[in-house]
Amino acid sequence: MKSLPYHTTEAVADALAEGRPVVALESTIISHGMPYPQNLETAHVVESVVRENGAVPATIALIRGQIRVGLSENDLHFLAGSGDIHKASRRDMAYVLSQGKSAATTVSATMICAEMAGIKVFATGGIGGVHRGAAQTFDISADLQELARTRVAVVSAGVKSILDIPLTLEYLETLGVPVVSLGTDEFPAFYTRNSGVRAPFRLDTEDEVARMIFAHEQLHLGGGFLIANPVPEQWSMEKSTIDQAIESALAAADTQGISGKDVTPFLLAKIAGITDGESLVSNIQLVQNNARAAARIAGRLSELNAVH
Ligand code: PSU
Ligand code: MN
Repeated sequence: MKSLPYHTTEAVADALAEGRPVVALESTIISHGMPYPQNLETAHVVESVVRENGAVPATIALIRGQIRVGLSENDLHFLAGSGDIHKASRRDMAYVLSQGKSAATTVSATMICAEMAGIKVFATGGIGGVHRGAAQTFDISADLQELARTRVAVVSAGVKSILDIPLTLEYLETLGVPVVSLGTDEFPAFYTRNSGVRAPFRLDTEDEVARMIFAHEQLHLGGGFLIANPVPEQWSMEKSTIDQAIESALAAADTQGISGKDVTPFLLAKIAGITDGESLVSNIQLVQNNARAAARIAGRLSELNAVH
């Protein structure tokens, strides 16, 4: 079998070879989750936050038919500014690679590439989930199935209430995915710390999370792991503000007949517009907060792997 078109930067390859902590980062948030230039600034800042917390960042994307684990400055600019980048989940990868195209990777595709590279921890903003009204639309993000099958721990700020949070948790329970909230009893709702829904498990430190991931690996259960890290208090939005914005955004998506993979980017942009950028600020801050937690978890995990 011919080898895959695959490229890793030296910094990432060296860290992995030496068992040093690496944190995977996704690129859909850059190309489809935030406007330019905040998307590019955030991509840079998030990489720095990972470094400041002792790990090597590996932002992942598909560039001109090649899987890239660790991106160059050029790659980041291209993803942030060119406007014509595909959004790739598991089902899109073979198309994009075989056609020599470029795509930002969602949580599902990023997990696949991270596992391929041997990266165990991944920081994102929010994962996809079961959409409200999924009983009619069947709109359930491929991210959830990916968490069931791919061995990567994902740090997210919970899921947005554009989704059905209780159904998302039910789905993850069915799939056997461990879900842990960090430092809170609730499963956070992305823009807000509270969702009114209890998380299956609460752990209070990154060290405890790393130990649980390590136990999950020792059990050879396969599949991923979800860490829900609430947005810091000062960046958490007012519940009524965000709820209203979400309701209007959902109504607009319905009127305009938005479907499939366009739904999430459409809603994110709409919510940022309605809240006059407040949701974007909160989004940028929570991604950094997740990068910090992920780097610390990855650090503890590599220590545990070194001594066992
Ligand atoms: N949530 C965000 N920003 C994002 C996404 C989700 O706040 O950029 C992206 C992630 O890449 C996630 C994807 O994996 O949207 C889910 O898309 P869908 O709902 O189409 O499965
Ligand atoms: Mn969908």
